[in-house]
Amino acid sequence: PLRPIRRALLSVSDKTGLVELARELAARGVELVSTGGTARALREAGIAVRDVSAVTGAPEILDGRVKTLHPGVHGGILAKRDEPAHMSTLEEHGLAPIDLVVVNLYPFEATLAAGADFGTCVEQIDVGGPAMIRAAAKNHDGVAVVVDPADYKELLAELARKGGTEGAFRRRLAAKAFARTAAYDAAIHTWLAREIGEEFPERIVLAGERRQRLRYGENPHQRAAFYAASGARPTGLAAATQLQGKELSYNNLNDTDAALALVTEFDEPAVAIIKHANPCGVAVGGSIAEAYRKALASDPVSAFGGIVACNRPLDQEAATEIGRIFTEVVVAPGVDEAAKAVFAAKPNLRLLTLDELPDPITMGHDIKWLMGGFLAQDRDTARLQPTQLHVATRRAPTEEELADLLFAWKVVKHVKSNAIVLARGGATVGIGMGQTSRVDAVHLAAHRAATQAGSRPCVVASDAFFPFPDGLLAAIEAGATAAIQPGGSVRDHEVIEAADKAGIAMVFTGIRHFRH
Ligand code: 93A
Repeated sequence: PLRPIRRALLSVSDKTGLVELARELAARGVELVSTGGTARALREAGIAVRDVSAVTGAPEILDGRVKTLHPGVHGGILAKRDEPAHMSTLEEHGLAPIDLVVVNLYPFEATLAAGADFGTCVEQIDVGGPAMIRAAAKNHDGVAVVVDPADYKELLAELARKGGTEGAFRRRLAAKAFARTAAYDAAIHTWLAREIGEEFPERIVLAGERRQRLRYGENPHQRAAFYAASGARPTGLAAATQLQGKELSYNNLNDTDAALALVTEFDEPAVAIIKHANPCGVAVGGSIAEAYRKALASDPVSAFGGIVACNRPLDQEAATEIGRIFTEVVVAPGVDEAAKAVFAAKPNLRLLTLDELPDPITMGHDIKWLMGGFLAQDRDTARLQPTQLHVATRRAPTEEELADLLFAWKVVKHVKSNAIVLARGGATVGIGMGQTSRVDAVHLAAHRAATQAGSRPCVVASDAFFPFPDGLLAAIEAGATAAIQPGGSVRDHEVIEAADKAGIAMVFTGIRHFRH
């Protein structure tokens, strides 16, 4: 039913839009009731407001820990409007119904993200706010609840149009309200679980805020949306700004994320070109433009319509190089004015900038949904220290080979298994990905390398050990003079023997980089 608003309780930490909302409500004859800081803000703006303590007859106590936790508030919110017994109970106790609850919570998440100490975080756990939100949301048949300043406008529009709130509108607000209290508690839980050293707690609650409705998912018949992780400081794509181009699609976001993760591996200027979440060309260079040229040469056919990530701001030269072929998305930590002007001539290209590259180390769990559940694991943030390398062959890699081996190892970590990377001069020359056999992955990489002049000699990286010599032999055939792989196969000796026989150098990392 349409319900008029006669009395509203406003209690907000984020005072954005508060005065405007209150003024409109007051103009509609709504009686305003508020907690300390909110009431002060309203009075300063010249808006008449009653203190909650005047309504409850109880003062705010315990430094504000108890301000609204009182039957005078909760009775007014929870009474069923169409239940005469409830309404007469209110009257009996001298209580008045509250028709609108506008609450946003103590900024627990922001306090945590700002690096506050334990005690400060504890104080920012709101108790009275969620209680009112949940009470109002439960009794949405009679009460409207607003938890987000972004919704004030819609509330006022509803009032202007209808003179009250409609049931469907209140139900929508209630659903949002429970999402807010659930996310709030999830953030508290995640923090506390981590504080007590439980990285994989008995229960895990995921919370996210919709950033974008997507036109569709991986395929046009799948519906989809992009969510930013709640609670954490926005990072990665959740912190990206789109400067131009069409709306990002599901696949764009997924590929761009993979591209960004890859370029964070490198200290020197690096470019990754991604297709279907796999790199088809990666390179480092003296500049982004140079790295891009090298990356593109790795597989110019696949790169068409690809996603390009860079780990340095884009300048005019880089933008010009990237603009030579059709590219879906370009992402970089900054774009200068000259580069923007170059891209402006390509209105379909989606250009994204970040204030800073994401730091995968800080990014918490990697989660994968199964039918009926999900897997949670640490992200693969393992970084190889050159001192960890074990030379397994008679010949050790030359300096040049070693540089390429370390480069290829960083890339192979971001290629779907079974993964093989052939590299030369700080650039991939052939990538084999997603094969069910490691030898096939080598053949695929070798096939790609064979299409370019100057791909030999090269080095090979394998994301997991070679179970037999055949994969390594195929790589040697493709021009590999050095190999990097985890080692650890029961047949390592056979693989080492094959390497020695061919005179190549092979190093073991002791780290595996499966990625599925
Ligand atoms: O400390 S509380 O958990 N206890 C309460 O009774 C209570 N009532 C409202 N926090 C409480 N609030 C919160 O105070 C609201 O959720 C809101 O975030 C904040 C508004 O306080 P003020 O009006 O003093 O700025």
